[in-house]
Amino acid sequence: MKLKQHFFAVGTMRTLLMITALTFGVGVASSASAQEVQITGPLAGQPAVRHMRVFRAGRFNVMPTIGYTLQDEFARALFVGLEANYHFLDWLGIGIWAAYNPANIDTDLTSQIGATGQTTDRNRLSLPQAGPSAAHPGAGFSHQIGHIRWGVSAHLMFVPLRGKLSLFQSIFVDTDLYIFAGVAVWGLEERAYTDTATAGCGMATATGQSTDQCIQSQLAQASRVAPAPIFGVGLSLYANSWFGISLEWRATVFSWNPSGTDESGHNQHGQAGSGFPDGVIDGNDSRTTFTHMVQLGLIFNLPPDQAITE
Ligand SMILES: [Ca+2]
Repeated sequence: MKLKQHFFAVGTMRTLLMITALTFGVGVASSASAQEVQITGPLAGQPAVRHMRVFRAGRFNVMPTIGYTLQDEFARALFVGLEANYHFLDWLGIGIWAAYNPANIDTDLTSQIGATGQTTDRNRLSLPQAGPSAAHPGAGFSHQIGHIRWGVSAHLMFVPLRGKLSLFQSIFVDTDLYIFAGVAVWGLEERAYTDTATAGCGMATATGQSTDQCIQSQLAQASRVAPAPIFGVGLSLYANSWFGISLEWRATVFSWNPSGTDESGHNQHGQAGSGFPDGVIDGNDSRTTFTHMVQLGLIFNLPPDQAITE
């Protein structure tokens, strides 16, 4: 009996000691870890990344570019260009871009209008001749549509994300994601000013065709410069300290007459750009379009050597 009591007492003591030790130990551990994070932890006061390769801060990048507009109604633009950026910080820079479109690339819609379009007395000014004819092989709808011939822009660039991409966990490339916004001027070519009377588009010839004069008005183009906002987003992939590629999407919004047709005139209040076709092709026939493009660039960073953070 006495023995049993002794064992009971020892067991109780052990249990109490364990509970005390656990409580005390956990208490000590939790207060210590909280202090380590705040004051003495290994990451306290350290930079987010060590030995980071600096691709942008204090450097220029020069990029030959090639771009292609998307979802155009009547003609696509193929932009061959050059872009240059300078970065004050790794995440902030300024830049300029200039590009020229050497090609007139008709969309399928333009080809279809050329093949199946009908010219009547009602639309003779808008479509003097649909496609090439024996008398006028060099005329047709594809000659009256508008083209973006060149563009120049200045932008502010932000680089909110950077890091590494891995391909099948075997190829790693340094990368960054950038967004930019700025102002552009576009060199536009549109059907030149004309009207039904001066173009002689009021009546057909004896064979039911448009007059030579009317068809000449289809071929006359005028150039002008349109200012517009420009913005976009891109991804840079760096092969080494001085070379990489960029994949970019950029967009702009401006008003023009891409079809070269008589779309509208003044309404009954004299407001331009509304109302019915007025027998005149001019700025009132312009409408606002969203033009966007994809662009591939070759990145050359200067100076070629890059800084590496501590
Ligand atoms: Ca008009």
